[in-house]
Amino acid sequence: MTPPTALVIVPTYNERDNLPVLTVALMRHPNVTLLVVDDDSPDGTGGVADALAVEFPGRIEVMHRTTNRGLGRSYVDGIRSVLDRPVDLICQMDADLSHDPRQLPDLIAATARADVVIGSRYVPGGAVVNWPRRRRLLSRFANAYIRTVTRLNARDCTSGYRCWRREALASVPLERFESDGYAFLVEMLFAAAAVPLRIAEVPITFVERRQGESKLTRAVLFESALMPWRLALSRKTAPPPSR
Ligand SMILES: Nc1nc2c(ncn2[C@@H]2O[C@H](COP(=O)(O)OP(=O)(O)OP(=O)(O)O)[C@@H](O)[C@H]2O)c(=O)[nH]1
Ligand SMILES: [Mg+2]
Repeated sequence: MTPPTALVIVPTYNERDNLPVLTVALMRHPNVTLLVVDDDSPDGTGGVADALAVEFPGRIEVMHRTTNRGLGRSYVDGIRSVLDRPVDLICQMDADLSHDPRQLPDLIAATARADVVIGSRYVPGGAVVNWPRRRRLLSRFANAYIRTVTRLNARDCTSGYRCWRREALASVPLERFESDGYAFLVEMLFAAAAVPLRIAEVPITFVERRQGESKLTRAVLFESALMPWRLALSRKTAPPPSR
């Protein structure tokens, strides 16, 4: 059987130093291509991405966004632009080296039995490195809260390391998404469960960023606190998703 082909979407905002390291590691996987979705990063990440596209011809694309900055919007635009590509899988990954490209084959392999695979910190074998206790507790609490309110089964609903079968991702109604930040990742998983898609998790070791700045703002946290309730309530009122 031929190995599946995967297109990895990486949203970037001020990741000039991290993106080249990530890219070189990803390009070691022969069946992987990359789409960088840059939000006009002030540090020039967009230009760095363009140079990488020249260095790896035919394997890297760059989408330059200039309006409506946001992680969720970047993913929606990026996913829309590649849904009809001749690839088996579409993956999501952070640029800050928190998600180890060497673990991508584990996620890819698990799509043999699932429609979406989450790289999970909170299944046996998963780990978080270099997070202060406060951040660790926040993430644990957030996941317990999300699971309780939304009744999602996944242990790590906020992980941004994911791999989707392309046709499965195409069945998720992206146009309905409203949120950004972590809440976007939860919204997407909720929509996947509603289709319903088969969701699996494989353990990853998440490493906190060493370079660049965090974008975890109060607004992102506030949105994340409300989103699970919005989703839980929408279950009662929303029509079933079209397939
Ligand atoms: N295109 C785009 N990418 C973004 C935006 N905000 C964050 N990102 C990217 O999304 C990924 C995750 O963002 P992070 O800042 O690492 O968020 P985080 O992991 O919650 O926080 P830290 O790792 O603690 O900084 C990274 O690749 C960021 O560069 C945005 O507004 N637009
Ligand atoms: Mg990060």
